[in-house]
Amino acid sequence: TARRSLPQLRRFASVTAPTPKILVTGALGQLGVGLVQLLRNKYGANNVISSDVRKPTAAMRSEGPFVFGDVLDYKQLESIVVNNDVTWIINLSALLSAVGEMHMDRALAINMQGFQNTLELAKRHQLRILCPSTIGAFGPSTPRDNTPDLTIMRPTTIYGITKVHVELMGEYYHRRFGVDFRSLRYPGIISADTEPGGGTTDYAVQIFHSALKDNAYKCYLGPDTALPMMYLPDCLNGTVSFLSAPTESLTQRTYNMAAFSFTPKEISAKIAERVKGFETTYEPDYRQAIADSWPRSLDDSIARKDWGWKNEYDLDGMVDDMLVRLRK
Ligand code: AKB
Repeated sequence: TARRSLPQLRRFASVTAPTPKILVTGALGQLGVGLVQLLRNKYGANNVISSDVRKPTAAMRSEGPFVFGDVLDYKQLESIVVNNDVTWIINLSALLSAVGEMHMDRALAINMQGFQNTLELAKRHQLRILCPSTIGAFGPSTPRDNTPDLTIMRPTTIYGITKVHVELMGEYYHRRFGVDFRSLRYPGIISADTEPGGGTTDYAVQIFHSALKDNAYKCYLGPDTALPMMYLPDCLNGTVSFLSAPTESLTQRTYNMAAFSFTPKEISAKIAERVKGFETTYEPDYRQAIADSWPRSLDDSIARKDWGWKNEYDLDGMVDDMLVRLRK
């Protein structure tokens, strides 16, 4: 039979698929807050359970179900899954690249054992599971420009090593046990309303806050360090679209996902065009070596072809929108 087109597959899937019941772990982080909102708009507030080891604000609590959820505690997570008839799990609990180097043991525990717990739950209770990967899963021996999906992966940070584990174990459970594992290699994510939590790309968010507050920024990466980046709304829309893509449309389980790349010098210039007198100085620290081991740009053409990934925001669009939001 002829292969169905993506819109045909999507129409078919949306008519036949039951509404999922989704558990999001690490839901109070940079991506979780917005992702939960988007999923609730699509599937209904009560069908998305937000969880974290921290307390949510009163406003978040009023928007839908929130429970304490610790990825290191298998039994506790399992009780949430069983008691609520959860069908999809999204594991956003992780220590990022910079903070991971400072707390190696915690990064290993949360990123690896925590993921392993959610993967085992997915196997035992037939859950669809999404756990992000990252450009940090690549390393210094990876081709750095237009990096393809399938290439050398020898990361040198604990974060990267644990994310290669996520990709390989997820794909293993998919092949061996039929687990519907999905992963996206996120670039640096730029967001206005939530803070990034200890990554190497965090400068790209801090620079906006400093520009508006101090009209100056001291950057911990050198001026010419190019990295792949993306605006949060694109990241979230893309993630929901990937998560709900019909299984038959996926030719692989882990995809590169990108929007644009820039250097600290380039983003500073874009901000200076809009914030008079803004200046950046440079004082590279240990994060420079991490950034130097990552790709400068990604080839995400397979994601665009398989499940229709498309970014709305280019660099200028992102800078304009960030400044509008942060000035409010
Ligand atoms: C980090 O910098 O560690 C993260 C990432 C690119 O995964 N933002």
